[in-house]
Amino acid sequence: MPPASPAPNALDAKTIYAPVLADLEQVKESLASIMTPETETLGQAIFHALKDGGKLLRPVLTLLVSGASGGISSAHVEAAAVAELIHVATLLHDDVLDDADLRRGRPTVRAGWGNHMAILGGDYLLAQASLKLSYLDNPRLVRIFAIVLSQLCEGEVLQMQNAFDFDTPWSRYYQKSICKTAALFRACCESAGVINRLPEDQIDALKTYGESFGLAFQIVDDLMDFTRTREELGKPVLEDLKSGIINAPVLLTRDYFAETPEKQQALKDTLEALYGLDESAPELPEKAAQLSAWMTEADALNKTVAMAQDYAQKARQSIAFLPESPYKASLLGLLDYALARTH
Ligand code: GRG
Repeated sequence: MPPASPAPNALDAKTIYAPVLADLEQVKESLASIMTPETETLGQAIFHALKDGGKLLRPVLTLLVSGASGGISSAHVEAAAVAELIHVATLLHDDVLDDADLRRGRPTVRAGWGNHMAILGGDYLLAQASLKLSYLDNPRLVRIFAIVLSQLCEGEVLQMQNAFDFDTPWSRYYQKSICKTAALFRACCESAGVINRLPEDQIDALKTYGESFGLAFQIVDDLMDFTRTREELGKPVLEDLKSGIINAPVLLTRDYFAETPEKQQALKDTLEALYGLDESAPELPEKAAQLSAWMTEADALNKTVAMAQDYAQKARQSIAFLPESPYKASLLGLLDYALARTH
C-alpha cells in the first residue's frame, strides 16, 4: 500500500512563490548575467546547467525569509543567487560522482559535455558565487557559505562511507543529511537574517527552520526513491538503493527486524543483490518486490512520512516569532509543499 500523503492539503508552488515572484526574476537575471566564460564550450555547459528546470528552492527560501524578517534588498537577491550557484555546482559534481546521465528530466552536463567539463563547470560556478559574495562586502556571509561548501564535501564523503553499510547508525545518517542537504537551506535562512541585521537569537531560530526544512526535504527525497516513477523524478528510480545508499526507509525496515535476525539477514541479502543492478536487469522486479514486501511489513514508508512531518513541525514552530505576512504564510506553505513534492 502506498504511504499516507505527507501533506494532503499542500498549497501549489505558484501560490507559495507568489510573494517573491518579482524578486525571483531578479535572481534569475543575476544568474544569467554571471561572467560569461571566454571558452565557448564551458559557457554552453554552465548555461545548460543554469537553464530552467530546477525549482529554485534555495533562492525562494532566501527571499521568503528576507521578506518575512524585515524586507528584501538587492543584497538578498545576490545571496539567493549565490545559494543557487553553489547548489547547481554541487549537482554538476554529484552527477560525475554518480555517473548520472539524467537530471530534472534532461541530460546532465557530464552526459552532454563529459566529466571534465562538468567538474570545471561546477568549479566555474563556485568561482562566480565567490565573486558575487565579494561584492556584498560582508565577511560573515563569506564565512556562512565557506562553511557550507566544506559541509557539502563532507556530506558527500559521509555518504560514500555509509554506502553498502547495513549497520549505518542513525547518527551518521543525520550527519550526512545535514551536511549534504540541510546545511545549504540553513545557510540561506541565516544569510537572509544576517543581511536584515536580526538579533542572534532570531537568526538561530531561522537557522533551525532552514535545517529542519532541509531534513524534511531529504527524508522525502529518500521516500521518493521508492514511491515515484521515472517520469515524476526526471531520473531513474531506486537510484539510491542501486548505488548502495542506505536511506531512511531502509534503516527503518532494518530496525523493525532487529529482533528477528534471520529476516534481517534476508533483507541484507536482498539489498546486496540490488546493489549495482541496471534498470533493465531481469532480477530487478523480483528483488524490488521482495524489498517492498518487507517495507510494508515494517510500515517503513509511513514511518518515513512521520519523520519528515516531525521535522516540518519543528521548522513551523521555529518561525512562530515572525509577524504574520504573506512571506511567513509561504514559509509555512513551503513545508507542506516540500512534504508533498513529486520531483
Ligand atoms: C562543493 C561543488 C561542491 C561539491 C561538494 C558533490 C558534492 C560535493 C556534494 C553533493 C551535494 C548534493 C548533490 C546534494 C543533493 C541535495 C539535493 C536533495 C538536491 C536536489 O535538490 P532540488 O530538488 O533540485 O532542489 P532542483 O533540480 O529542483 O534544483
